[in-house]
Amino acid sequence: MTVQRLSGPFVRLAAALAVAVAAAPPARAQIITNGGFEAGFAGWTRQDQLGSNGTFFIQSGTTSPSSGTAVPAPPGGTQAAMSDSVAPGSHVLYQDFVVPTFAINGGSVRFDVFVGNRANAFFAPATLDFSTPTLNQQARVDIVSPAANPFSLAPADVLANLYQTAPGNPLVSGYNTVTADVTSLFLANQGNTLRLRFAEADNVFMFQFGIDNVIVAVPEPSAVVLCGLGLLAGAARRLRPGRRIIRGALVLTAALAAASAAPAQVVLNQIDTFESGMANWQNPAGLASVQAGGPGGAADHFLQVGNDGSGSGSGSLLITFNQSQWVGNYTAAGVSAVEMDIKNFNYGPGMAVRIVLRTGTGGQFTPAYVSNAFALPADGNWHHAAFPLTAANFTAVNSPPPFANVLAGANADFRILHNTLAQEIGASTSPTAAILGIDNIHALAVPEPGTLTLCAVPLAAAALRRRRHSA
Ligand SMILES: [Ca+2]
Ligand SMILES: [Ca+2]
Repeated sequence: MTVQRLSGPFVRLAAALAVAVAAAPPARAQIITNGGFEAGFAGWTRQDQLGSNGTFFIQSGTTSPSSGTAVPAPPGGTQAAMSDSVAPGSHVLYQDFVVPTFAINGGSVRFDVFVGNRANAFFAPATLDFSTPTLNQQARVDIVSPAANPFSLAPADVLANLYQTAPGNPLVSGYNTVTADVTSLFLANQGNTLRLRFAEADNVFMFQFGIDNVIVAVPEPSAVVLCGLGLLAGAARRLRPGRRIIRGALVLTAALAAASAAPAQVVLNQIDTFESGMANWQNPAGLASVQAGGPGGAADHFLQVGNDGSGSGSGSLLITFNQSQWVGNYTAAGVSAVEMDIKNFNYGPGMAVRIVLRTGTGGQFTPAYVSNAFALPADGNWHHAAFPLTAANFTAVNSPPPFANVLAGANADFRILHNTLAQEIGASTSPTAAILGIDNIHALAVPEPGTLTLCAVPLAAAALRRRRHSA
C-alpha cells in the first residue's frame, strides 16, 4: 500500500490537513544548551592554544575577568562568557548540536557580542595561531565540523562564518546582536552534528570578546502537525482496497477535529523572530506590521507596533496581543521568564513596557496580571528586556484568581504594551504617534536548566542513530 494509490476525497482531505498544518503557528525551538551562560559553562567546551595566557571566563558586572578592564554588563541575566588575558593567547568556546531532522523551514543563529580590542588595530590572518611573528588580533564566530581541530580555519572545516572582526572596525563596541540565516546549511545537514565556535586570538595587546544570549533556532512542527502526520501514516497502513476512501475520510476527519480542538500552548524556548511574518501577534487598530532593520541588522525583521497619536480610540493604544503560542500552561512548560529585544523609535518621555497575562479576551475590565515596567529610553537602540514570571513582578488588576493559577493555564491573552501605570490595556496618553519595535520574544527557564535535562533527549536520539549506522 502506497500513498500514491489513495485518491479522491482522501487526497482532498489530506490537502485540507496540509493547509491546516501550514497555518499552525511556527513555534521555534532553541537547540543549544545554556546559551545565556547563567549556568556557567554547562554544555560548553573551552580550549586554549598551548602557551596561551587567559581563557574564556564567566563574567559578571562591569569589569573584565582577568585584566580588570571596564566592560559592559551582560545583556541577558547576570552572566556572560568573555575571553580575557594579560598576555597573548588564542581561545575557543564551542558547543556541538544536532540539526533536527525537521529543520526543513530554516534555521537561524543569534548571539550578542562585545568586542574590546585594546590594541590600535585588528589583524585578521587566516589562522587562530597566536604564536607566530604574524600579527593576529581578531575574533570570529563560525559553524565548523566537529571532527576538525577546534582552532582550524581550513576552508573544508569552516562550514559557515557568522561573524568576524575586520581591520577598520571600531576597536571597542558595546554588545551588538548578530543574527545569521543558516537555512541552507541546516537543510544539507539534517541529523548531523555541527559545532558553533566562538574564537578570539590576540598577540598585539589585550582583547576581550564577550558573548551572551546564544540562540540556535529552527521552526518546530507543532503537536498538531505531528499528530496529523502520525494519523496519516497510520491511515495509510490500515487502508484496504475498496474501503480505503471511507477509512481515510474517518481518520482524517478525526485528525482535523483533534487539530481544531487542540489548545494553543506556550513551549519552553520558543522564540518569535518575525522572519516569516507576524507570528499571530495582533493590534486592535491594525497598527502592527513586520519591518526590516531589527536588532540583527538591516536584514533582520521585527514587529513594529504603532500608536496613531489621536489620544483616543483603539489606534491610540500602544499595544500588541497574542492568543496563540503565548497562552497556555507556563508552569507545565517550565517557562519562568519571557525576554525580548525592544526599541523605542521616537517617544521622548520614554516607554514603560510591560507584559500582561489576561484571564479572558473581553474588554478592559478583564482580570489580568500586569508586569513591572521595563524603562525603555527613546535612544534609538535595541534593548534586551527580561520579565520574570513571578508573582512579585506582577500587579493584579480587576481581581484575577491567584497568580499561580493564571500562570498554570487560566489565561487567554498575552499582551505587550506601554503604560506608565499597571493596566491591562496600553497607554492612550502618548501625545504623538509612538512606535515600539519588538523582536526575539523568547520563553525561558530561569535559572536555565543544566546540561543533562536539555541534552538527554537529543543525545539519546543521536546515540540511537549512531548505533543504527554502525550496525
Ligand atoms: Ca547571560
Ligand atoms: Ca527578527
